[in-house]
Amino acid sequence: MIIHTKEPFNAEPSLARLRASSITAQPDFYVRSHGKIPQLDEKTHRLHVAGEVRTPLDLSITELRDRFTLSTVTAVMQCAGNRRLDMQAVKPTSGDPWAPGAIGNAEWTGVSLADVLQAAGASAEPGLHVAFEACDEIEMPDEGRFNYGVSIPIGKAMSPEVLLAFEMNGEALAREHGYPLRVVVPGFAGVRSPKWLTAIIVQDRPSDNHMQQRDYKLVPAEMTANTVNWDQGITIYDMPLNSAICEPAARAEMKAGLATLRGYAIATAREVVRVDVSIDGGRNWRQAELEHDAEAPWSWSFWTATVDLPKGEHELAVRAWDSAGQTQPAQPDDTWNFKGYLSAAWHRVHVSAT
Ligand SMILES: Nc1nc2c(c(=O)[nH]1)N[C@H]1C(S)=C(S)[C@@H](COP(=O)(O)O)O[C@H]1N2
Ligand SMILES: [Mo]
Repeated sequence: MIIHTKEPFNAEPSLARLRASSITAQPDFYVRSHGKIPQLDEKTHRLHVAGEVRTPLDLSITELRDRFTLSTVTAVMQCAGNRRLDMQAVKPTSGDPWAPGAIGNAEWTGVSLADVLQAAGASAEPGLHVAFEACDEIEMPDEGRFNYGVSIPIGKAMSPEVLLAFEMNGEALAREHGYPLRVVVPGFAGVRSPKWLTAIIVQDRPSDNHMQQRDYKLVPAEMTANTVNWDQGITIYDMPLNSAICEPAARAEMKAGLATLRGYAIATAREVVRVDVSIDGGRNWRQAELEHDAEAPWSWSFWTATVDLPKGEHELAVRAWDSAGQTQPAQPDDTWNFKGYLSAAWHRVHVSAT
């Protein structure tokens, strides 16, 4: 793993490793944590469900497993800061310089959040939010200490793909991925999928936690850390269309002639329908071959393209298209923001061929 920070622990895999398998093994799965990774025990861990519910619940992990139907969903988890590195090349931003590896795809097993909300007799009125509380402690200069918390709108919370998960790829969740219980909200930014979950609260407004109110929002380009008005930020829920070249690696020295490019593409609300690659920085394009498992709508698409590389320096580029005919912005300048979120411009990789 490429380690960005040790405390809190933040790391991502190499892109070749990431592209080696459509299901990302736990040891290769990026870790994004804001505080110390808690030491928890599934035998004593409890989950509380409260707020606008008829019957508040207090459940052990065994009770969750026994009372509800198990379900498995293959889904991508992706950080809102994935690919921030490219945005930082435009102008500095806050946050770690994530390459395109702050993403992974796993088979998550758990129980459906909707089933648990239903068992608690939760109201499903539009306008409600489902807030999550976790037990890791975060410390921030202006905020002091607090526990991690976020929320999602009730409509998404009631969708069948949203899980309270205890397994990843058929194994118990590793500590760093949320053992013994985490939320998995397919399609949404990773921040909305709390690890080390302790409570679920149905309420009439979004979470008032720092993570929800003063972070993970897409703010206008003119705002800085000093002038930011968080109320004008767009809360990041659904992730944008994105793609990346995983092979060859940046600055690779290659042999002239036929070369294979490999990468991933991801869309959430819509489908990835086409991926184009270029070997001249985007002046000319050709289509890549797409692999997508039709049974796994929340999974990513892998793509492969064979190109003929002349001798010299080349700027490889990739862009994906979705089913509404939308594509990615050409330059990271187009969406630059001081937090470096949602970096989704054409991914460019410079290589030389001899
Ligand atoms: N409790 C808790 N949950 C959390 C976080 C955290 O710091 N604490 N980080 C979030 C963020 S920003 C991301 S991108 C994902 C990362 O999940 P992973 O580390 O399992 O890849 O977890 C989310 N859930
Ligand atoms: Mo994240």
